[in-house]
Amino acid sequence: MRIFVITGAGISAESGLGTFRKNDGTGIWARFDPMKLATPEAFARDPAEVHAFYNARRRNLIAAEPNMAHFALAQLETILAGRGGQLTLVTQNIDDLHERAGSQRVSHMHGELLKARCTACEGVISWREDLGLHDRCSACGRQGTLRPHVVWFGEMPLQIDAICAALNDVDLFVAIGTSGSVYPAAGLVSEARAQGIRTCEINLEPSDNADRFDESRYGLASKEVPAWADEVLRGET
Ligand code: BJW
Repeated sequence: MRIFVITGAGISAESGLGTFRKNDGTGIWARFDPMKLATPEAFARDPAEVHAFYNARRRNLIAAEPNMAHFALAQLETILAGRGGQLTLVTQNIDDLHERAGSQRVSHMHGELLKARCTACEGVISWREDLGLHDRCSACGRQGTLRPHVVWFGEMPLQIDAICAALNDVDLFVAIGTSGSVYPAAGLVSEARAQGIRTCEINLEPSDNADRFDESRYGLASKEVPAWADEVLRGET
């Protein structure tokens, strides 16, 4: 079996990383204005404020641990590969919890918080410390040119052509822990449907595009994802 999985902030919620949109007003974008922190214009206007926002989130990430949902996907990848199948894992998350749970191949379409990118030479380097205007790019040596390696509103998501191409050859499309409100990620389910691929969503509540899914499982990712992965491996889904 060949499965395409796209994950969002909901899969990391039980690891203590915040989600962006919540009905109760506690999501990241309810507390912080994305137009002041997650656009290239915001970074040009006030880089110190944007760095402070991502520095705090980087520290949280380093202290966090993967949960049962991350581990279940890593195990599913290994077992499917051993049976001649494949799990393609695309995440909108900038955390590294899939990798830390053991997933071998992860496409980070919205970038990675533990990397910095040089706006001068485009070099991408690992970065675990606070990032600021005083820091120097280790690739070109310039100072003050590093930014978080994340995709902000209005920027092109990473690896989008390869992600769309990977959809061509799968039996099942699964979206986990995403509100389905940010494009182009939210449009992938429609691409899958157009190709006749079965679609499933696993989320705490119906997403914005819940009507696009053939099957829905609502509950905590740490419970629902391992249960779903077990069914896949038993050939029940
Ligand atoms: C649980 C749970 C638990 C909770 N268990 N579940 C149409 C086409 C193309 C583009 C656009 C379009 N319309 C508008 C646009 C522009 C824009 C956009 O989408 N805006 C919308 C807000 C309307 N998109 C862009 O600008 C993108 N770029 C772009 O379009 O380039 C041009 C282009 C065009 C066509 C093709 C290709 C390119 C870039 C978007 C970049 C998004 N960046 C962010 C920030 C990244 C860095 C950072 O983290 O700070 O990415 S915004 C934020 O939202 C972050 C996330 O990856 C993204 C998605 O959020 P996600 O993961 O869905 O989280 P939530 O919080 O929304 O939902 C969590 C869900 O989990 C909820 O449903 C909960 O119920 C659930 N949950 N706990 C299970 N325990």
